[in-house]
Amino acid sequence: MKEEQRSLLLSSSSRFPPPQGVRLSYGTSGFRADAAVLESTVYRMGILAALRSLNTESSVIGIMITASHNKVSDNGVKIADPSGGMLSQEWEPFADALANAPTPQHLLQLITEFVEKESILLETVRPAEILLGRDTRPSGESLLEATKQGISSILGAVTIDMGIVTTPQLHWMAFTQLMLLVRCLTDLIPSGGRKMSEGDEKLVVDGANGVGGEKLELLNKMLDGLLIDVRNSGKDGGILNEGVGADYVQKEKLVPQGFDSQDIGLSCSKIELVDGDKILSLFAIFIKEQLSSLNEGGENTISSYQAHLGVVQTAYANGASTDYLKKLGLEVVFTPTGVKYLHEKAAEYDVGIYFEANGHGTILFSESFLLWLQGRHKELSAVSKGSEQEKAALRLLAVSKLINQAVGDALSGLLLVEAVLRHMGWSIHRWSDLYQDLPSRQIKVKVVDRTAVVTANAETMVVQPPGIQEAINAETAKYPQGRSFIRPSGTEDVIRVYAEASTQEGADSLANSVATLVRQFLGPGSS
Ligand code: 16G
Repeated sequence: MKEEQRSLLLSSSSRFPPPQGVRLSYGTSGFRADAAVLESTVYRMGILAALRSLNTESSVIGIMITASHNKVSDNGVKIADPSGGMLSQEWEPFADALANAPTPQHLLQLITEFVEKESILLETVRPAEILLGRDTRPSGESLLEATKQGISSILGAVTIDMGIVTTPQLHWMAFTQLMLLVRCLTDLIPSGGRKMSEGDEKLVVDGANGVGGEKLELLNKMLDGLLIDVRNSGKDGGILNEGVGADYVQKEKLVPQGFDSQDIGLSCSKIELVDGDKILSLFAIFIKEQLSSLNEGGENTISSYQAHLGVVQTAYANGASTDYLKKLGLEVVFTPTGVKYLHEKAAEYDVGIYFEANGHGTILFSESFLLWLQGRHKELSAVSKGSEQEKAALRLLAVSKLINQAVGDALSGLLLVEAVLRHMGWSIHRWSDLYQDLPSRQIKVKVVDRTAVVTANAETMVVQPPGIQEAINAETAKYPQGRSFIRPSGTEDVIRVYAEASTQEGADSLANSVATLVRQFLGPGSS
């Protein structure tokens, strides 16, 4: 390493000392903590991103300053690889070590060793390039500045500041392209009277007082036949994720602020949640239908490709959804919580659909399948243009472009849901009635040390501390259709408890008993 580079790193890092007595760890999707302790971390992730760029032939790396669904006083940093997916898991230990290096000298030593080990060329002709974005959190501005300082402490590195964006947008979004694709899917709706009912053209969206609402207002102006009414857009002083947002609605089962009884149906006393599992089911039905249309009556060689379709869920998937998907004849597999695990698994299929119950998810198409599909479409449009088969090929191609294959993206997911509902001629109620969720309950328990819980089998069983799994099994067995599991959160300092049973009372009581077990086995926390 050149002396100029060494002294630049030493001098700039001395301006961002790490917080005392805090151990930072790279969690489910990057670092997340109280914004007050994050300056040195984002500064150091700026350095890491620049090195990652150099390590990938100066490809563009994305950094997003956000703590997603966490409370407004938290913040965090996520890194996007050139593929658009998350930072390669192989780099996570380096990220951890960098964030926790106690002094500038330690930091420099870590970087020097890593650069050598990975053979990263610091003095290349093409500089590192980083796209930088943030959400609307007030702490974002100064953390963005600190990140920039980190990036520019690698000589020559260039920052492109995107300002306020949504995370997936950082890598993907081109609204006009999305609009064209929605129109393409709408044009391909089967004829024959599948009509939408009145009222289905209006979509009320909770912007969670965050960055998405603003972007949706933009979309609204470009969409035909769908009226988007954005609530909690953040303009009227509401606080990010406080009493609003997907996480609040899904975990607390409460209506977000700013919604009245008209929005959720006058007769509803409790909310009917159409969650990630239902989105997964809707997409799976649609994709399966298109794949079978494609294969109908195709006798020539190129059409004989049997696409391998798989769906990926986590332990949080409602048991009723898994049963439903299996009854449809689909291959269902499970991974631990966290997009990175589901994404990796889904990429093993020709078409892999993954969704967490909380709504994170997308559809992945393998390159070889897409190549075949393009060829098949060409073939079909020559011999049977306008046939159901040709349309099925076109629909699949449109879906592969509309859905964000880099990472789950609520906006492109929302557009695909709308397009598929129109295709089916389904109202939201018809969709919601695909199956009835089993009642469930989630609780979080503060403990002294959440890392004391170690899980296996996609988080469905606990291997540490010994004995707790047997105790959970004994509780669960008391409830008809009972299922329960615990896992340490990757984004908060808590143990999460999940329970489901045939009745809401049963699910609540099972969750409470398991939470009690957690306290007994792990000792009380601060609250
Ligand atoms: C993050 C993850 C999400 C996961 C959640 C679990 C990404 C983009 N997001 O939000 O996939 O469901 O964490 O949080 O990876 P928990 O570990 O606190 O339960």
